[in-house]
Amino acid sequence: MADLNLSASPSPGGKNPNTSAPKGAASKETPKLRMSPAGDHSPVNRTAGAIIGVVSVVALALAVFLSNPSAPTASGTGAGTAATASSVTPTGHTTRVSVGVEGMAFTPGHIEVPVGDRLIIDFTNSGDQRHDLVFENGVTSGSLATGETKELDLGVVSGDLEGWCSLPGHREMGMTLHVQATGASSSAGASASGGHAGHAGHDHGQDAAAGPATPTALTDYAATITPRDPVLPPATSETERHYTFTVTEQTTNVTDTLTRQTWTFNGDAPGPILRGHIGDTFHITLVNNGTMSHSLDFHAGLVSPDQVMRSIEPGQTLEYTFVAKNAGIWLYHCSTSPMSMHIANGMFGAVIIDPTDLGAVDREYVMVASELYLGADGQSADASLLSALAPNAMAFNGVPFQYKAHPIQMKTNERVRVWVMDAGPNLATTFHVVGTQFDTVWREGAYVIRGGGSGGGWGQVLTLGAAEGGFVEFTPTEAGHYSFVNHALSLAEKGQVGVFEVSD
Ligand SMILES: [Cu+2]
Repeated sequence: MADLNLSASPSPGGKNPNTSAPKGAASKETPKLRMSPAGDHSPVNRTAGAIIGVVSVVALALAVFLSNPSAPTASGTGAGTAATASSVTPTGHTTRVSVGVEGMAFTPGHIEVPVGDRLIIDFTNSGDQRHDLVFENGVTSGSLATGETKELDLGVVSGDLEGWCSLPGHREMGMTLHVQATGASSSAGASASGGHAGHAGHDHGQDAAAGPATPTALTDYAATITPRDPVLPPATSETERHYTFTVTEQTTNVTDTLTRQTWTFNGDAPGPILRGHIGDTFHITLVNNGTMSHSLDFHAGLVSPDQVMRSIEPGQTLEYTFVAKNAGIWLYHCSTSPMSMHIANGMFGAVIIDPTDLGAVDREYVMVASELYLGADGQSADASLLSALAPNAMAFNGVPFQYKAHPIQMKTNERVRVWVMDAGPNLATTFHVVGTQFDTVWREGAYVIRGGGSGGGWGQVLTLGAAEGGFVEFTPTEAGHYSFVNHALSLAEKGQVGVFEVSD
């Protein structure tokens, strides 16, 4: 353990006065991240024999640019004509196609248009949440609510065109629309469209080794903020519980120089930690103050998902009531597709329903484990890192390394209970406290070990897959710095590590 550098280092800047900076505020100066240069979107990836085509693409693109310098910036409905018109002979004919949405796909997902035709798409968002349709030439529908329709004039088609939904994660879920220009010569076919897929998700997450979200940068930043209070208060006595969950979307610092988009319940990730007893009724009002569709899924409730878990529009509210019938530490999360993206951006939390036979402890904490997939500055989670299950930062209670920068204080011989929820969205948490053993481990509804196991057995980790939860109990008998980690150690080294500072 010693050489893992996870042990407590007394944090010098611990209570940094800089805490007045609002957490959501964008950093004042934001050094540019190393992003792929625009030239990275090269048109070369199509076919082996494309060299000549590439040369003519460049020549044609240059010619188009020289003849109409404003062309490459064309955007908005009806403005797509310029970039493409000069390279083919217009037929004078218009092709008109209706496009809808089914699940996370455009229908149809493939359109064939005779080259030289003008293309008009009547796009209707027939899906169950907000979407848009954008094309690489800049024509866009803008964000459409369910049921809304927009006409997109793509102008005279001279080559293939890629369209997609630009909401985070939607393209990666399959929301692409391919326009194939039929009857085009190979060079013309490649020219107007640029022949590339215009990957919005191309700005791959930053290089964790050299980028700004290094463990040092994350820890330094954590030292400047007030850590999220890990103390779990006892459940109050009321049996009818009322809460409002307000969804907002904002920019949040990850380091001094790197921000990310977060989507949150009540402004923080994790959202509120609720606690009650078996039999309590939870009345939740969900308010969507974001810009896209969002929703809620409470694992603590036994309710038909159809109505209460539906996505609601910006400005709408939803009533979600459930009775807590069973004990557990239950995940809640936004369940709007892609769920991995909504959870990775911060839309998760926990509801704790006490088992009826909880023992007495001196201190009680809660740790919600989660993953960060950091992309370019100011962006939501990087979709390709997310899809690859490759987070570049990890957190307990939302902020990497915060309890390493601000150790949690306790006394020797105090009995401690730590509730742990693995919010994921993807990876396992094996919760371990260096220097202790657990005499009690409760996982997913049952005691795995209680008061020491049979034959003198105790435990070393609480193992949780995504969306699992439980608690451990232990009693440190000697003063010192007890690191707690996800013992999947590469994840601890990305931020899932903290310190219990035990004194006599
Ligand atoms: Cu959401």
